[in-house]
Amino acid sequence: MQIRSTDALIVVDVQKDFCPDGALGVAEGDVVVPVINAVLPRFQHIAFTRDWHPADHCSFDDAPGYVDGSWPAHCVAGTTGAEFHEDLRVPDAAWVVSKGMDAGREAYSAFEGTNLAADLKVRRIEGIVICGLATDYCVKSTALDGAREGFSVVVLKDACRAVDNPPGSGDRAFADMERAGVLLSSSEDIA
Ligand code: VGL
Ligand code: ZN
Repeated sequence: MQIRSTDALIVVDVQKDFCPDGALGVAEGDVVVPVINAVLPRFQHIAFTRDWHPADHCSFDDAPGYVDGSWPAHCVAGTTGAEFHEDLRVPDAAWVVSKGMDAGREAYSAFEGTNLAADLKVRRIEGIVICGLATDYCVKSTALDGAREGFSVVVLKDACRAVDNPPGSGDRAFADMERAGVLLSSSEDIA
């Protein structure tokens, strides 16, 4: 696909805590970093989202269930684990979208409780290309909300990795996104 000036790349939560050895490590989470770095130069508009929780966020649990939406403490604002992966290239012109900052509510989607939709519309963005972590939570929610907001949405499958708990939830998430009108593509298709 040919990227146009009306397209934006949205890089979801490529943070240390979602990479192997992180507090909520996703298998192969770090593998997406070079893939994303390679497509960055194609885009004039890039948003990096980050999970940016207060220390008492409602999803945190000392005995996390995962499948029930309770998680080990992760991506606490200002901590090392909340930093972007050290090899992720973050251009100066890109913008950073923090989410999940309200202690009392979960917010997987980058559109939830943020100005992302308005910021994209001010820039006359029509299409969004999404990649990052994790496929079955924040990538999926962001893609579905993006479609609901009226953007044409493409997800780069090879630039995503899933929590995959319960097993298969990563593949199911891709199917859910496709059913909602999201186009599944690959970094190799970005020209
Ligand atoms: C995420 C679980 C909890 C994500 C964030 O970025 O997909 N998953 N918080
Ligand atoms: Zn979170």
